[in-house]
Amino acid sequence: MSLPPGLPSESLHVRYAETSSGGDHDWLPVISTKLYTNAFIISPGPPQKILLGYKKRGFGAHFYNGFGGKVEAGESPAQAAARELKEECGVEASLDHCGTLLFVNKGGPEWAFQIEIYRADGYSGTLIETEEMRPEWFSAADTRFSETSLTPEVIPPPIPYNSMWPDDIYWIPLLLTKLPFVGRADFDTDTSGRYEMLRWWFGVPSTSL
Ligand code: 8OG
Repeated sequence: MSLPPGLPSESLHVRYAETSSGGDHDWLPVISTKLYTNAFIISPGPPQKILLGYKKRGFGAHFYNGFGGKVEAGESPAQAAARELKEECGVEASLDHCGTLLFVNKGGPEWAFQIEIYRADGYSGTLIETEEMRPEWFSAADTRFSETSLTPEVIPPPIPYNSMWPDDIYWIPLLLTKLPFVGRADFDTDTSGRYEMLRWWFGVPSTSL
């Protein structure tokens, strides 16, 4: 199974999900990449919960996302992930690398986003709302059968995939189950400025199955 172009291929990957149409679009050209990070805190529960931030401004504003941003010169992605987590929601965590994603925007910048994804099973410090992000917990477990006596403080709302980047629904479940993953999604914007995925591919290493 071949990976889409542009992704680092350290181990053999198995396809997990890809464009349902079979891909009418060629992969967009990737001239160069810029490194970004994205970090997620998972509370093991039960019920398992995931911390997301409502992005108040800038690129991806009004989406819920993990905490992250650009890797600065002289920083490793792990250092950048820890710095961005602290800057955007005030906490520290022992972050494990769990995925690499490549995003390419049609008609966008000439470079592609290479995003290193991290997760942690807990954090230290006090969560704060910042100028950029408002942190909120979501249920990662299927709560449809949960007891009605449990309050929203115990079982928060489900992961708001409709208010997230459209690719997240494919790899957040892998993040939650600790399956390492790689993936790529090429985007275009529709007439109302909404991001739509033209082509995508997500996979896990064959050794992890
Ligand atoms: O510094 P700034 O907040 O603008 O960085 C952009 C953040 O958005 C960074 O954490 C990477 C992240 N990001 C994308 N595309 C996607 C995507 O498709 N899904 C998710 N979850 N995050 C993305 O740039």
